[in-house]
Amino acid sequence: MRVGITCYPTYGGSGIVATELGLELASRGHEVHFITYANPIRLDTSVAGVHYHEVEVASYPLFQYPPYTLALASRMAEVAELYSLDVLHVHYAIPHSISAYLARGILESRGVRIPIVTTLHGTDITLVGTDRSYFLITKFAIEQSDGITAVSRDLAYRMKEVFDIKKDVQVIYNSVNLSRYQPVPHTNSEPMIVHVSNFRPVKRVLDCIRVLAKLREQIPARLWMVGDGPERGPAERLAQELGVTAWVDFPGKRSDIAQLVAKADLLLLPSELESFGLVALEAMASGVPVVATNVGGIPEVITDGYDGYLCAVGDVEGMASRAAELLKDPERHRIFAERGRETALSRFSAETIVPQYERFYQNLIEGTKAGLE
Ligand code: GMT
Repeated sequence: MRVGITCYPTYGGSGIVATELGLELASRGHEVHFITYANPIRLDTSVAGVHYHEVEVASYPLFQYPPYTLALASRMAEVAELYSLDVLHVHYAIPHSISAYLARGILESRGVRIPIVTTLHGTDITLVGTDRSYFLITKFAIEQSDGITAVSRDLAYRMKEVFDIKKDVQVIYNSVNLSRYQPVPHTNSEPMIVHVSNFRPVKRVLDCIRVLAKLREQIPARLWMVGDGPERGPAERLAQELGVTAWVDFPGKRSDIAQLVAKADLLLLPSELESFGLVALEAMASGVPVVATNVGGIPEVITDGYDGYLCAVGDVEGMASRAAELLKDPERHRIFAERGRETALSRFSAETIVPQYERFYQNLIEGTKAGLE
């Protein structure tokens, strides 16, 4: 198949998922064309079968806001026609699904018909989509897609609820790169906890600091707060107020996340809402147990008390005591670490997930062809 992929190329889980999917599809002999404004961070364009097409957004004095959505639509149509794409797969509804919808219209006007697939990742529905300025366009974008996938059952349910959409949504979980995310033998002189996020309010990063402060009443733990975003300043101030600054590092945005996560003893994910929690899965694949909140799609990834722990949102006491249980008991830690890796291997490997996308594309392509006959 010849697949066009559009995603946010810089930071964020949706771009990582799209990039890994493209690379896996190429390794299975498909031709993959990334159409984005920058080279996705994890994309190696020297890989056979992978192509990258930059979207240039011309700027004119009249444009207070350069219309990326339109430039993207135009480039999608151009690439689809030039390389005879079979399917266009966009990750994150806004604005990518709208660009794909326009590209499909342009192609139709030129006698070419290809299906478009939208994969919903989470905040495109729960935050952006529910914002009044984007509600109607998000609903329209989803309804106009030929195929819709969601990264968890919870997200599929929310999408139907919020937008009152009757169309089928296929749940296809995210996969993890099991060779990049591997357990690494390590010993930390003090237990090391890691949190990785974009420091948006939905991540509740302040709870990480509160959990560390509670935990340090029992054990000499340290915390790495990896990433950056609007809640970083408040988190630094809270660390000072709670007297834990000496034990919290803020290394900022890092490209060596896999290495950092693998060196930790525990990952903390106290989010308000999380459609999937890719970073939790990456930690599990690395043999690092996770303490997270019992929200969104997280319980579809982590089984509470089996390969990680789930607590209520804002339950700082609970998260600290679960973290302590794992960090004070090496045997329990080992068992959870092994089970986490096993969960990643058995349910979220590329071998399990990518064929689900292949089948999904194939059915849509055949349906589109049949519709033309
Ligand atoms: O909010 C983020 O963390 C960024 C966002 C994204 O699109 O990169 O993450 C969402 O998609 C990820 C990949 O599918 C999921 O693992 C995250 O759970 C989801 N974030 C939220 O739902 C808050």
